[in-house]
Amino acid sequence: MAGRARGWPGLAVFLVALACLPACAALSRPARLPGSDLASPSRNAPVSHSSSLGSPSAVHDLQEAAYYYSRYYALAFRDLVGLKRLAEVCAALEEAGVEDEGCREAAERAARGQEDKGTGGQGDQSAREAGEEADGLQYAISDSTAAVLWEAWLEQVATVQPQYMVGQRLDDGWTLLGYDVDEECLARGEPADMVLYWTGPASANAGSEQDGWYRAGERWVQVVERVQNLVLNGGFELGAIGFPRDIYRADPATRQMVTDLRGERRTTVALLDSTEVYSATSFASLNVPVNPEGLYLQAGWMKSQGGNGYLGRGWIGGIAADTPSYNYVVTSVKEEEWRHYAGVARPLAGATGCQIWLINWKAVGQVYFDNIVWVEVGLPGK
Ligand SMILES: [Ca+2]
Repeated sequence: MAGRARGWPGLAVFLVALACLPACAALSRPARLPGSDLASPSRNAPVSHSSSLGSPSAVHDLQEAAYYYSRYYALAFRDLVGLKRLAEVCAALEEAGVEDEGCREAAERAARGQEDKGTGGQGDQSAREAGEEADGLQYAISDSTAAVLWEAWLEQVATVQPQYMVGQRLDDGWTLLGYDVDEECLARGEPADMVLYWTGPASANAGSEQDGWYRAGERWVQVVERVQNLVLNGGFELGAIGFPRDIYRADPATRQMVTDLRGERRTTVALLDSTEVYSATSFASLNVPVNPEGLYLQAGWMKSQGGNGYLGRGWIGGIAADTPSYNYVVTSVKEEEWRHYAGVARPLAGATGCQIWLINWKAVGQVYFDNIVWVEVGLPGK
């Protein structure tokens, strides 16, 4: 592990400090790092990095980054993108030959976390009381703090339960187990980091680390940084902006924005009120262009009061006439409690865009929707 952490290309690691902020997170990560006002090379420009990494100002900036990420990691242990960045910043400092206090503390914390998991929470204390060296990840991290952090990260992503479960198998044998993201952030239209958890065919390779794919235990883990919700106003806090259409042309009174309690959050949600006269109602989004080779994740919250809810998309473009030009994440939702639904979709052959569809189909009753998300994620094995 140490060799790998040290072997990371310096430029990529250095850019972490420039590019990673301020992606939205449940607990705010440091809003701005000193690195961000360094001369900021474009991601595409070939930049010689070896001279700048060792410069006093660059090292100072990386140390500040390590300090803030380390403090942040202490608060937000579950933020796995934050932990990954901390490992990367610490790797860059090691490359520059700098021993950093923040990295050391974080590595100790990570090592303790791993031991606690292995010993039912007793590892730290009992090892110290016995005056023994702990097994596994070591306290004595003179070797490489970045390697300890990286190992802790791999260990966590290999076993953690995804925040949102999916369990959807694609045609080519890959299964999306679930994902982590700050959904409120996406719903507000702010970029957010996403971690997706996959399993695949035994010998298959999901992708390269440069493209955000990591092998962790039995899983493949996909890190997609600064994902943007491609649906405008998916949280409905701006009213029906972004969802101007109704595929059934029902009375506008069937389409409402109301305030509701979802979890502990009082929030604006979309309501489709189907009636005896207008038994099919919908919100259809503005057209969203799609990458024909892409893979998209769609999600949303729904609940029903006598309604019959659908969440899906209608594809736009040259789609074969004998193929239905729409499909769904979920159909016929009648659950009375708010529930999260998510799934991935590949564009139909010929599709160049889509509309996100929220439907209350042939019912007399209400269906509620919130936090509609449509993001592009990379296909595994491509
Ligand atoms: Ca909302």
